Amino acid sequence: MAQRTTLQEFESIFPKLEATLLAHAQKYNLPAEHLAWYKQSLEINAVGGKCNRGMSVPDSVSILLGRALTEEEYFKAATLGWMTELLQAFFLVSDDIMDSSITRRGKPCWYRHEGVGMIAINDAFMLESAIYTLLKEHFRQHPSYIDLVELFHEVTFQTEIGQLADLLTAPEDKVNLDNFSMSKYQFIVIYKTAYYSFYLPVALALHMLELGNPANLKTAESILIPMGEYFQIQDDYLDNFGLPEHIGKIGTDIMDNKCSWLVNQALQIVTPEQRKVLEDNYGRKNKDNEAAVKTLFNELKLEQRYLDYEESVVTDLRKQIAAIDESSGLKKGVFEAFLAKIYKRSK
Ligand code: GPP
Ligand code: MG
Ligand code: MG
Ligand code: MG
Repeated sequence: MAQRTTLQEFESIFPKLEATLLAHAQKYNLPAEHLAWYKQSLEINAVGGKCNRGMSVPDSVSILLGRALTEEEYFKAATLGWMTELLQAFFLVSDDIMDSSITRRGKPCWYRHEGVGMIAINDAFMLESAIYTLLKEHFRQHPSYIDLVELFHEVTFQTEIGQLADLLTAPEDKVNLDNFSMSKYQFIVIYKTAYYSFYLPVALALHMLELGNPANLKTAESILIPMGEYFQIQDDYLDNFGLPEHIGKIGTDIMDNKCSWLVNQALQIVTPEQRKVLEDNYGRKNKDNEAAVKTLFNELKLEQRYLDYEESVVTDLRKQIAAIDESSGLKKGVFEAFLAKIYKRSK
């Protein structure tokens, strides 16, 4: 089995892509001080994460080929990987404004940097544009170029409808617990997270190798979407039970009135008195109200409930992976590698 890529190896590709992006902006005579702003936004927002999504592209390509990649193949696959990181950067810069978040990756959110503020909205758009600049530069001649372009467009739209549902299910001014349900939850997380975080990197790897036929894409989707749902449930769990120093962000789901996995689980098991505690404290922008909800989550033993869920979902995913037919070019290892990266994650 070929070696998995390292963060260091993956990050070593970025300067070359950044140079392409800056050269592209320079063609439009973007003044030097504005170019420096774009450079800063790229470096702060696209670099510095775990790069799980991005690194999954070269890893998947290597597993699909069953060997280590040549330098040229690695560069191509890592370039597609960096596009998923640019898409993620575009989403996170925007999401942090919408969620009124404080920190990201252990530093202030981009919109909270000195002198940035709402310019962050335009920076987010430019992070998205960077994807298509790189695609054109490096994949214009690839037989699957239009599939790659359409894949990014479709996954972006899927994420946007998920984000829309996330926001509309969490109105700031009126808390109504009847609004939440596990079926609404599933819609939100499948669209806002699973497609771009799980399906996208593997679909990119399949297209790079011209294995992106409808049957392979469908099989990949049928496993990666439930896996992505599990990943967002972890994110919701960590929002409350994770350590901010460790996860690099401060949880906001309770104060933001989010239709999170934890509140949905709580609603299934609360007594009428406990439900009253939720009614009176959930979704309020106040530390004391938030603390009351956190205490209730502990009383309801939601941490243990999450750990039980995790074991059962991982058992199911492993069964589904074991049943994959590899004759069409798909490889179980692609999915096993992805699952291994997230199982029992604590950040
Ligand atoms: C994660 O939700 C979802 C996204 C980052 C997608 C945002 C989509 C847009 C179209 C902007 P989250 O708010 O739980 O993430 P986090 O906990 O990292 O803030
Ligand atoms: Mg958020
Ligand atoms: Mg959000
Ligand atoms: Mg979250």
